[in-house]
Amino acid sequence: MAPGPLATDPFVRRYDPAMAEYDPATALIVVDVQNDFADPAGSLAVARAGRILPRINDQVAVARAAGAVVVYTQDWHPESTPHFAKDGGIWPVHCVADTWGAELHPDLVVDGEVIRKGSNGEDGYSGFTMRDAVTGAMIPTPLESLLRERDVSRVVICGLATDYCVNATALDARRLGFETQVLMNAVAAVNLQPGDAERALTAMADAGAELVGT
Ligand code: VGL
Ligand code: ZN
Repeated sequence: MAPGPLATDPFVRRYDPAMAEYDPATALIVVDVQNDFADPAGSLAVARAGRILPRINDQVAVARAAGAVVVYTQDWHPESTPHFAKDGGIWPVHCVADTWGAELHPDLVVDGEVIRKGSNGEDGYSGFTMRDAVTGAMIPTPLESLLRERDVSRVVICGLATDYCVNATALDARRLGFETQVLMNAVAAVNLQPGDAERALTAMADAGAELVGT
């Protein structure tokens, strides 16, 4: 079907069925929209990341206007970590602290708090928890306390990547008792193994997260 006039009207976006509803008890969590994932020149570039960026910015604007909390996470690694293939892990080197690849993408509207996962060399995918590289213990990031301080009971999640950090953040949000929505038109997957994205969607839905826009 050819796009009708509605499709080109910028105000129609407001009625996008995949647009979440926001209020002050809701937090929009924008996961890892960083150069290494979101820029085609990034070391772990996610296909379609460029397509979801404007949708994420739309969500940020609507969330802000409704008085919701907006937070951004950043994958933040030391130069050597068991996360990287060169050190025994599975990933190319990416999001090394204080490098271009770790910076939030320049096209992302940043209007809220930024949480760096692993500022002290910890690893992990979730915005809520990370693993101490030495002891292996799971330790919290500041995200949960930030949300509790602001009386947030519901989180809306978008960003990168569906099958890793979005998935881990959504599962932790459910475990911590937050009502959780994941925006299907504002996430994209790495798909290191075929089927990773589908498995992540099933895991999130099984944990009680609502997949908005499916
Ligand atoms: C991520 C792979 C490695 C993510 C982070 O942000 O989803 N994926 N590190
Ligand atoms: Zn990483």
